[in-house]
Formats: sequence, structure tokens, C-alpha cells
Amino acid sequence: MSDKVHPVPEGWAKRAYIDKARYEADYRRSVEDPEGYWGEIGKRVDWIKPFSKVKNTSFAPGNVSIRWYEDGTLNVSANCIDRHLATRGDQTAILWEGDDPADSRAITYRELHEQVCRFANALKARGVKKGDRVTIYLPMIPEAAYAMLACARIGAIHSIVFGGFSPDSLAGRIEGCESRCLITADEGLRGGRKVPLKANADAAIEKAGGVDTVFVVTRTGADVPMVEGRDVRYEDAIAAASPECEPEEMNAEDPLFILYTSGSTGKPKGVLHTTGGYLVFASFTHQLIFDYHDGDVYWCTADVGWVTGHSYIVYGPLANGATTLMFEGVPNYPSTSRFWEVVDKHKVNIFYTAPTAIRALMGGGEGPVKKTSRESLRLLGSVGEPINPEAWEWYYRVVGDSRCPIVDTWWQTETGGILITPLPGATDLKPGSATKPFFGIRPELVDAEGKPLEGAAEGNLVIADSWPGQMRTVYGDHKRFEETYFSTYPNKYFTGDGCRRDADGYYWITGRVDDVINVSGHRMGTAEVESSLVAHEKVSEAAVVGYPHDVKGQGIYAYVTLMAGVEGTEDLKKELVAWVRKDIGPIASPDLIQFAPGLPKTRSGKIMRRILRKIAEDEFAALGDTSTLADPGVVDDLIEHRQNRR
Ligand code: 6R9
Repeated sequence: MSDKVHPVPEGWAKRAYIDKARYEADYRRSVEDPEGYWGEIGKRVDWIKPFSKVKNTSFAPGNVSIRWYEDGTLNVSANCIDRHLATRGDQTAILWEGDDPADSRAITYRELHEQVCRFANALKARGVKKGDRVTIYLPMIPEAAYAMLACARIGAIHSIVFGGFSPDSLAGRIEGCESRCLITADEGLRGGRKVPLKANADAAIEKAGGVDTVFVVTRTGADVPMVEGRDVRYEDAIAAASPECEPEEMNAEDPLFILYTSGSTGKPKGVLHTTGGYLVFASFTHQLIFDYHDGDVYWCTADVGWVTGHSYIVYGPLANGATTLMFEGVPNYPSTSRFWEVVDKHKVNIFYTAPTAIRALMGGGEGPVKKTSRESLRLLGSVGEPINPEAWEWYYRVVGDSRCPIVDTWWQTETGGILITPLPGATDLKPGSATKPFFGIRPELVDAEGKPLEGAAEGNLVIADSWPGQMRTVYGDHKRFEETYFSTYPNKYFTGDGCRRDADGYYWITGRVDDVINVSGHRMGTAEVESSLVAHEKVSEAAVVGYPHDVKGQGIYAYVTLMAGVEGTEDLKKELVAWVRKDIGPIASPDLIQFAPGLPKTRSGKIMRRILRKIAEDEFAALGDTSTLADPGVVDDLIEHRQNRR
């Protein structure tokens, strides 16, 4: 924790949409009169049929139901494109920067309109209609945004799967929502390396079944096999389609997209977001938190495979008529100056990235940053995991030349948009704190029993009332939705995060309190990695925990018990890492593996993760009570062979 305060810079309070007085007044009104407040804010998007009802939400056990603007109708693609055509048809909507610095492209709103209409018609020509699920497995190319908006235009529900996921992970997500259409590319390109997307897609479809159409975008031009009758060249389909497509009239509560995310148990959940409330919330938060003004160039470095890419590369910025930069590459290719070179090349004003990227670049020193100008930058943002004060200060001083405020934005796939964050013209910053709630958000801290904690305190973070961008259900499993988020603390939304509130009412997220770990800003369920490990023929049992990692935030530490007679060699460790990589994807690769003859269990057979976490953290002096263990002896062996010695 740091007690340094960076006051709102001179000038910011005047130019920003929101200053201190306005924040206080509007915040009060937003929580005292949510109906009135969100009723007004709801008008920021174009409705086909205006809503007359604003909020109809209940967090009551057994009856969780969330509806916003429920009798209004609209179309998200029309809001992100058509309504800008008259005033900014020739303005750049998407500024695309390829993996290779020689490769970039500007797509105007008018071009975006044509591309999206053509693709929407191509989807229709293959029989895709309102309510159908479409899985998108694409690299960071403009076609990813076209695909999302084309689905939204015809009312199909997209489910994007990050291009780094394996065929098996992709198959699970195709099956989970019964997609009949998949959109992919021949290959992806990241950091100069090729990713075999089409080959992965073929393997996934073979496993999942049910897919009758695959659109294949040409990215590298690799010669990929095409299945007759099923696979369609994207370019051919677009060329044959009409450039006009009427947007489908959607109800505010019709689904917009599904996005799979990891939880503490079981398979990833299909988080469902709907149309009206999501768009209002994504666009409103984008405008105020990034203080987006006409003409600004805005860059969020996330991938569209994650929620940040959905809300803050595509839907929020485009609904606001922004110029949004989309980056195909990685921060260290061709060199570790890449981010800042892109900032200079495109005169980026607002830059939004993850702490893990900042920490990785910090390791390379100031040189690669300082050789660039970055004078266009005005505001910096952070998302995905807690940012440690050292990384915050480096980002502020080295990247922002001590002149750009940093918005440390806390939110989740489930929340649809940012909930706790500074507003650059209103909030004095404390490095490491996500600061204060956004309008309409009622964060509370509760103890393990659910008792509300007042004033300065530390506990579990819950949200007391709904907001328009909140997820509506787990796709196809409303019971799981209720159990996961509303049963721990009845009548509250449980975030899964721990949090401290200081005497100034600032929130400091301390990390997950459940069995979810956050690796380089990516959510990973420990149960998913465990089930992958135990599927290996030489593994009898596995327990996975997170441990502090200098660059990734958390690393993956796996305790593995082998089958009788199998020897725990270094080669076997490598084999297991490769196994998980192939099974789930590179982001799930264990960083450390410890072969354990036994795991610490209670007499009823429950693995005591608390002990495993402590040993992985190299904090075994404070193991706490081990008296309930069936065999306390296993702990000594685990400590002796621990893999993280500091
Ligand atoms: C947007 C996104 C959500 C989890 C969340 C929390 C962590 C995100 C954070 C942060 C501290 C921040 N998290 N932003 N922790 N400060 N500014 O990342 O969604 O992938 O669903 O992850 O990430 O633990 O619960 P998602």
C-alpha cells in the first residue's frame, strides 16, 4: 500500500465532463434515485421504440431477475455505426495496427457500415438468424469487429473464444451454447509467429459437432483445407453479399453476446449480456471514465476475446463515435518500444492496458520508453488485476511523463463495464487503489458471515443493487447464476474479490477470495487446470493454487501426485506443462510443478488449500492450524520440496 496522493491535475477539472462537485452530486442522485438517473442516461442511445420502464431488478434468493429498459427496442449495430454516418461517415472508426509495424489500416464509419452489412447478409445467406449462436475464433483483425457487429445487426448472439485457447477449449464453448456457425481465420499472427486457427477450429468442430458453417478469413494466406459445403471463404461471401442490411429490431433484454469465463468450480460459465442496458452502460462508462471527446484517438490493448475488448474496444467506443485503435501484435515485437511507437505513429491520446504488460516493460528499463515522444498521451488506464504501487508510479512517471492521470478500473466479465474507478477530472489518485464507485454502483464490504462492515475495513466485496450492464444469467443455467453470485450473501451480488476500504472511502481490491487465479490479467479456474492434469495417465491427483509472480501477478503452482511406480522427473514436469498447454491453452501452463507423495487433507478428505497456498507463497512458517489433517506428516515433505524459494 502507498499513502501517496496525486491530486487532479490543474486544467483537468475544467475540461473533463465530471469534476469533484459534479461527481458528489450525481453519485448521490444515482444511488438515491436509480430510476430517474438511469432513465435519463438511457436516452444516450438511439431507441427504435423508446422504453417506458427503466429498472426491474431483484437479487432475492430463488428469484434473481435483472431487467433494464425492458419495453424498449433498439439495435446495437445501428447505434455503433448507422447513427454516426450523417455526421462522421468519413471519420476513422477503427484504426488497425498489424503485428508487422508496416501493416496498418484506417476504416471509416462508412466503410465499417458496408463491411458489417455485407457480412450480416452473408450470415443470413447461410441461414443464421435472430437468436442463433455464432462462435468467433479470430485474431485481432478488423473482421473480428465486423463479425461482432454483423451478429448484432441480425440479432444473432456471438460467443468469442480467445485465439490462444486450444481446440478442446474451443470445442467446449461451441458445445456449451450449441453454435451452428463458426468464424475463424486461416492463421493468426502474433509477435511474428503463426497461430493455426483453422486447424484448431477443424479439430474443435470434429469434437463438438453441430457446426454447419465455417467462415474463414484470409489473414496469412496459408493453404488450409476447406470442407466442401461447410467452409466458406469470407472474402467470397462478402463479395457476393449486398452492402445494405436493415438492422433487426431487438428488445432491450434480447441477448447480445455470451462470453465464457472461469469460475471457482466446474467448467467455464457462459456469461450472458443483453442489448439495451449493456450498450448504455458500456458507452456511458467509456465516455466519462476515459473522458472521451470528439477527435480523440483511443487505444485499449486488450484482445476482443476478453470482456475488455468487447466493452472498451468495440461496443463502448463505437457507440460513442470514437476512433478506436485495434492492435494485432504484442508489446515486445519487434521491440519493447512497440506500444510507444504505436502511440506516436497514431497520435494516441488515451491508452488503456494491463498491469502485467507494465511490469514486463518495467523490466526493460526506461530506455525503450524514453526514446519515443508520447506527447499525444493525455490519459492512461489500467485493468485486469490489482496494480502494485511501484508499477503504477512507473507507468505514471515514465510512460505518462508525470502529466497523465491513471484510471485504475475495477470490473469483471460479469459486470459488463467498469464499476470502481477514478474519474480523471474528479478523483485524487492513490497508486494501487481503484478509488471510488462509478455512478449508480453501491459497493459494500461484508465479513465471512455477511455482516456489513462500515467505514475503514477489509472484507469481501459485494454490490448491493443492480446496474444496467450487469450480466443477466449464465447461458442455459439460471440456477448456476443464482448460486454462484447471489447465494453467498443473500440479496447482494458477490464479486469473488477481497477488498479494503480506507478512511477516505477509497477501495483497494486485494484479489480473488475464491479458487480463481489471475494470471497476467487472465482469469483461470484452478479446478480447470486440476482436471486437465488428472486426465494425464501418469497423474493420480492434483491441486493447483496461485502464488505471487513478479510479472504475471499470479503464477500457477501445481501439486501433483503421481500414479504408483511413476518417477517424478524433470522431463515429466515438462510433459505435464505441455499437456496442459495443449489441453486448455498457453495461458493455463503451470509455472511450477511439485511432485507430492500426498496432499494435505482433512479427515473427511477435503484438500486444505490454505496450506498449499502458504507453501506455494514460501510462507510456511505461518501455516496455522494443521491439527485437523489426516496425516500432518505430508506437510513436512511438501515444505522440504517446495518449488518457490525466495
Ligand atoms: C475486466 C476484467 C475480473 C477479475 C476481478 C478482479 C480482477 C480486474 C481489476 C482487478 C484489481 C483492477 N480485476 N480489474 N483487480 N484492480 N483494476 O478483467 O474481467 O477477466 O472477468 O476478471 O479481475 O479480481 O474479479 P475478468
